[in-house]
Amino acid sequence: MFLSLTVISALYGDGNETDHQALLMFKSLITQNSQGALSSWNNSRHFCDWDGVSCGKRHRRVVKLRLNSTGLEGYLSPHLGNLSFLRGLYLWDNNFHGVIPHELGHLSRLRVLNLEKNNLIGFIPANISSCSKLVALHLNENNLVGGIPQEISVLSKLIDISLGRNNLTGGIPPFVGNFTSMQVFYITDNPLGGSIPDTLGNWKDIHILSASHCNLSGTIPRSLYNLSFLSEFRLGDNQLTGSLPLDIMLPQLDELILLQYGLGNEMTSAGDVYSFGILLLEVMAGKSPTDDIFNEGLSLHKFASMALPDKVIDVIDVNIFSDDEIVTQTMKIEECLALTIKIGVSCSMDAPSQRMDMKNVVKEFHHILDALQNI
Ligand SMILES: *[C@@H]1O[C@H](CO)[C@@H](O)[C@H](O)[C@H]1NC(C)=O
Ligand SMILES: *[C@@H]1O[C@H](CO)[C@@H](O)[C@H](O)[C@H]1NC(C)=O
Ligand SMILES: *[C@@H]1O[C@H](CO)[C@@H](O)[C@H](O)[C@H]1NC(C)=O
Ligand SMILES: *[C@@H]1O[C@H](CO)[C@@H](O)[C@H](O)[C@H]1NC(C)=O
Ligand SMILES: *[C@@H]1O[C@H](CO)[C@@H](O)[C@H](O)[C@H]1NC(C)=O
Ligand SMILES: *[C@@H]1O[C@H](CO)[C@@H](O)[C@H](O)[C@H]1NC(C)=O
Ligand SMILES: *[C@@H]1O[C@H](CO)[C@@H](O)[C@H](O)[C@H]1NC(C)=O
Ligand SMILES: *[C@@H]1O[C@H](CO)[C@@H](O)[C@H](O)[C@H]1NC(C)=O
Ligand SMILES: CC(=O)N[C@H]1CO[C@H](CO)[C@@H](O)[C@@H]1O
Repeated sequence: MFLSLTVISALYGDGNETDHQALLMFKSLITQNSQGALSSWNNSRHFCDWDGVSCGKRHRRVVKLRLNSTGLEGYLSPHLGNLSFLRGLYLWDNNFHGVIPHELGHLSRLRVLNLEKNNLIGFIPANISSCSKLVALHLNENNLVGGIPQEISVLSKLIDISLGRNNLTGGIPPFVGNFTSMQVFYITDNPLGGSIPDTLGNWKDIHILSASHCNLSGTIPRSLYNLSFLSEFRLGDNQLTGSLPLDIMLPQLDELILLQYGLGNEMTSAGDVYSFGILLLEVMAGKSPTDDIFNEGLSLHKFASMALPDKVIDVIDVNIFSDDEIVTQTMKIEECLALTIKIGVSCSMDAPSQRMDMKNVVKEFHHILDALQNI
């Protein structure tokens, strides 16, 4: 039976024809729907009941389109910009190609834009600066080029910018430091270039700051020393010089040790000690045990233990020692780093009986912290 659009609107009078049309246009540019993600998108149901579509309860307008990991292939329709009540667009882990339509700029209620893990090309459209409610911009793992557009500096609600693994250039624009509630800034694996703006020190709530392999040069700004809520801080594989990550690591260690592990209290079993040791090495080395460089022959534990006692600098995430100002302190600092890594290595020994016990870990840490205070 063929039902015309007018008939459908008459049948489902509470729906909005513009939204319906937009969804049909979106579907019309999908060339591969092998997992059947859109097979429910037909006239036997109201579009609010189509898989992946969520509507508002009262007004029956599309508020979310969520079709992540559904094997869809095709282009993104400019008509998506007509879903004027849309708050979340989740299309990650599909095979969308072509550009990000600038019409998305019409989505004034959009909070989350997640187009991660597709094959999108072209620029990040400057028009998304009109999505004034945008909280999260997730465009990781595409082939986007050009810069982080200056226009988005007006998006003051942004707390999560994830643009890793693209081909973005033009540096880290200083205005991102103005998003003072920023929690996640993930730009790893882009040939961005330039230096790290001082303004990033404004990020009081930052959890993840990851900018490895971004062709960054210059020094790590001192303002970053004050960031104490980092759970992931990665600047490896750049041309950064000078500066001292210990100031950054100390508050991190503080948090990890004192808060997360309730040091000296709950953490008593050899298993706990092991996890702690691995975590410590992760923080110090800026590498995870599942990192590409680790395989059967080389574990994070082995990697770190090989660096003891006098090659610890090779293990630490960031290039630390070229700032004249701190050269005189390096012997002492290097010693502290070595001691810290030694704790991590000792905690993560294969045999539980060889692992350092928690009382001694606490004691060792107090020595190290004392020594550092006196530098
Ligand atoms: C649907 O929404 C659009 C945009 O908000 C509006 O212009 C149009 O009048 C609405 N149509 C109906 C039938 O409600
Ligand atoms: C239309 O969608 C319904 C589910 O909503 C499905 O059962 C049916 O097979 C679909 N019809 C066609 C022709 O795809
Ligand atoms: C929807 O979007 C398209 C493309 O951006 C546009 O041409 C059209 O006028 C818009 N409005 C409606 C009501 O479809
Ligand atoms: C997006 O910006 C271009 C110019 O850069 C403009 O022509 C277009 O109308 C804008 N579109 C929207 C949806 O704001
Ligand atoms: C990145 O862009 C440059 C030119 O801007 C190009 O030569 C290079 O092939 C691109 N790399 C990828 C992985 O797309
Ligand atoms: C940050 O915001 C302030 C105040 O709104 C403004 O004066 C300044 O130019 C902004 N900085 C950048 C780098 O955009
Ligand atoms: C890295 O940046 C330098 C300038 O600082 C530039 O000459 C070089 O081409 C960049 N390398 C890559 C791979 O983008
Ligand atoms: C770090 O914070 C302290 C106190 O909040 C402040 O006095 C100091 O200037 C800050 N340092 C930098 C480099 O921002
Ligand atoms: C992270 C996320 O949004 N995952 C969702 C992907 O889609 C499936 C099915 O719609 C959801 O169940 C997941 O929560």
